[in-house]
Amino acid sequence: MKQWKHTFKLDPDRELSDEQLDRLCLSGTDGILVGGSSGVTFDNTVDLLARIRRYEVPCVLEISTQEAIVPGFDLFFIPIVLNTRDTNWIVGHHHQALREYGALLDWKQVVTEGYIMMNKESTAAQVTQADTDLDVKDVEAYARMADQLFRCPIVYMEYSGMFGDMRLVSKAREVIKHARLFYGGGIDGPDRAREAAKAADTIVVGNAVYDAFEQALATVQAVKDR
Ligand code: 1GP
Repeated sequence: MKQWKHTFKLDPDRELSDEQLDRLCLSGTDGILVGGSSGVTFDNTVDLLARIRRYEVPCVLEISTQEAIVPGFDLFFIPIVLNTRDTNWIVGHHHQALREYGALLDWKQVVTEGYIMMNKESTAAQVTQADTDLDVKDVEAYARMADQLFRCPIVYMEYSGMFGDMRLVSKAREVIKHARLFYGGGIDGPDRAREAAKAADTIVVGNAVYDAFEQALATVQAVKDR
């Protein structure tokens, strides 16, 4: 994860053919992230994990709901939404999950992500009631909060569904000392992949996998060639 430049985020609630999954897993991406903002269940997560496990590519579960915590992934990413108005997304859901699974967890596999929701139209921002009206100082403050105060290994700038402001993303990276800066949102092909990879450490390609498959696949090489 510390070296990842590129990852695909696959949604257990959306369809992919075996051939498409084969090409994604063999694409040279650094890892597959499994997660989604709605419709994620234990069953569809297990199904997708079993299909990805035929390949050697690292496979990570981004936990968004307690019902879909499935063992067997290489790592578990736990989001903390820094700009939410609802503390459930900072500690509430985490508290409930740890009541159930706290004693069973292998903490070496757990990675905390400090999320900054940037697109108010996205399902993720709406579900988490995020305050997305942020200027550059707000973004820098959240980036420092995730990196220095909470010591999250990942700071995640989430524009899900739209291509973001790369100037803001670069500003966040400038203040981060330890964490890896993940960027996700609107990367629909190699050009935007290259642009985002200049601003962030790791780029996440989600929707394009389902909406523009060949273009999504081409983002891997675009990032690796840099
Ligand atoms: C979503 O950040 C990811 O959580 C990727 O965003 O779906 O817009 O590519 P897109």
